Amino acid sequence: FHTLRPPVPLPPLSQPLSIIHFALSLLQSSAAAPTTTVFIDSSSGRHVSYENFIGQVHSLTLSLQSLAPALSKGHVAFILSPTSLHVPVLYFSLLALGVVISPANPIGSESEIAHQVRLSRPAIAFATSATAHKLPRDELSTIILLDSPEFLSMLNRVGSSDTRPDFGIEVSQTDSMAILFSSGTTGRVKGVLLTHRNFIAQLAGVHALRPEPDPTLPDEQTVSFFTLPLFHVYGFFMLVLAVTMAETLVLRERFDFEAMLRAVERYKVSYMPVSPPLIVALAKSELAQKYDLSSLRRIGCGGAPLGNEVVERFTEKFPKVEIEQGYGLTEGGGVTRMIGLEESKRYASVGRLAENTEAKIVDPETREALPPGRRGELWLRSPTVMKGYIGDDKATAETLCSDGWLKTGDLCFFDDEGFLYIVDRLKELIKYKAYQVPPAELEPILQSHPDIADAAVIPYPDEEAGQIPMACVVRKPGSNINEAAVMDFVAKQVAPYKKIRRVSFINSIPKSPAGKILRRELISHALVD
Ligand code: AYL
Repeated sequence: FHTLRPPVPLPPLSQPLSIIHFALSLLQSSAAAPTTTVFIDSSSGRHVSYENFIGQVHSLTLSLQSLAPALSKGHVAFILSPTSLHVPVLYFSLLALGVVISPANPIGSESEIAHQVRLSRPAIAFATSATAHKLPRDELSTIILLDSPEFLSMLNRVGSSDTRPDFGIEVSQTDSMAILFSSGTTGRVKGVLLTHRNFIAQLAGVHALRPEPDPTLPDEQTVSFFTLPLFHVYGFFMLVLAVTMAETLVLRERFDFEAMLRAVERYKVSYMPVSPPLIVALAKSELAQKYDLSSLRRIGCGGAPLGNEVVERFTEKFPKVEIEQGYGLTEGGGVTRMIGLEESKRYASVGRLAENTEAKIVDPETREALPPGRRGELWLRSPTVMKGYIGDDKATAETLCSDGWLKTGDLCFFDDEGFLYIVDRLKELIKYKAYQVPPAELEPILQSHPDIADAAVIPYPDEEAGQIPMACVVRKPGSNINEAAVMDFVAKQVAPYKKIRRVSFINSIPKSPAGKILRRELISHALVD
């Protein structure tokens, strides 16, 4: 399947160009006034203008270059921070220098974070005074705290007058840009290596096909509220995109539903990129009625399946708000989306293929490519597809074909008009509130319990979270370990979103002759019980 969107020309590959230089050139062509607000921290009420933001990026870039030992192109920076006004400045500065960013979830457990650090092998880490204790000190020579006076002085080294920084570093588009984390179709978390080109292609696409503003409407500043985590591919991309479009972004360190509603009212938020649980919450909550949310025009939604009933309920309550779904994955970026009102009415689908993207629906058994209407595994080929998993040639070879096709592990079909539908997930991955929960990380923990003979982890449907991780446990003879003890044992060792939230005790774990857990069997049994 070829995209139905017109081809979007990309900058020639031979041209040195970092994502940040590209983003700043898009921003300049938007003719935004330098005094326009780029960020608002809704907890403190602090505003930052485009002019100040670019000034801070410039300062920090200079400061990072003069660190001892100096930070330079090709180094990896590990970042462990909740959302704050400092995170975008840090990303822009590091990337302008050609430093590879590797941001991780700050609520990860120490062992999860140590694993991620081992994967990305950073030269430096950035954390906050609340997260730094989780970093493996012996593997990191330099740690900089984003909430320290030193960091503040690094941000304010030069004045804000220079709005067109030329960082002078030559970054090739094919250079590595980020190491993000995903378990892919199977196994533990891996480091997904993405290039500047991957994100340039994505930015160029969205910009080229941006609907023309309606000339009958007043030219209003788009104000976006960000609930998305900035360490995740979706949040990261939406952040850079919003800046290139000269939007105003309202950020918040800690998610709080009512504080979000208050911010929508106060800052007249018109757009929110979210994942499905937020739409569920808006559709169900009585609280939403207490606030004036009439500024809200569009919601972008991706990261996990969005139920039709949820959209219907939401639309009844907020008839003027368009929901534009998108589908994507860390390994391949944003792959489908909806543009405009007509497409957004097809909410059972996740939209049409993004520009410059090809897809195949492949029969998982025969590997035959299937026509519209037939279900199979979605394979993708596009300039947004990752280079591979860092230091893991085996996993890379299992996911990326030599001719560029990426296997998504999602069971999908296209209709005759090019709309994609996600039917199921073939891969092991569980998504709790759109966060990745790899069963292969929880199973060894369960199996290490002295009362547990064997265990497997599967997804169980849940209205609010989409899915919850469920453990199927075989007790050791004579043991009478209960559900609470199993859940507690795991909860102590993992990030909160990875907790086991349901347990079933069974006599044996079904396995293939090669010893692979037959998850489909467990899932169908769990649903019957
Ligand atoms: P990862 N509907 C159903 N399932 C989805 C959807 C959707 N709209 N979006 C993502 N998924 C599932 O790596 C699917 O199983 O990235 C997919 O393989 O955390 C998996 O989630 C990938 O999970 C964007 C918009 C990136 C979205 C994204 C992807 C975020 C999730 C860039 O611009």
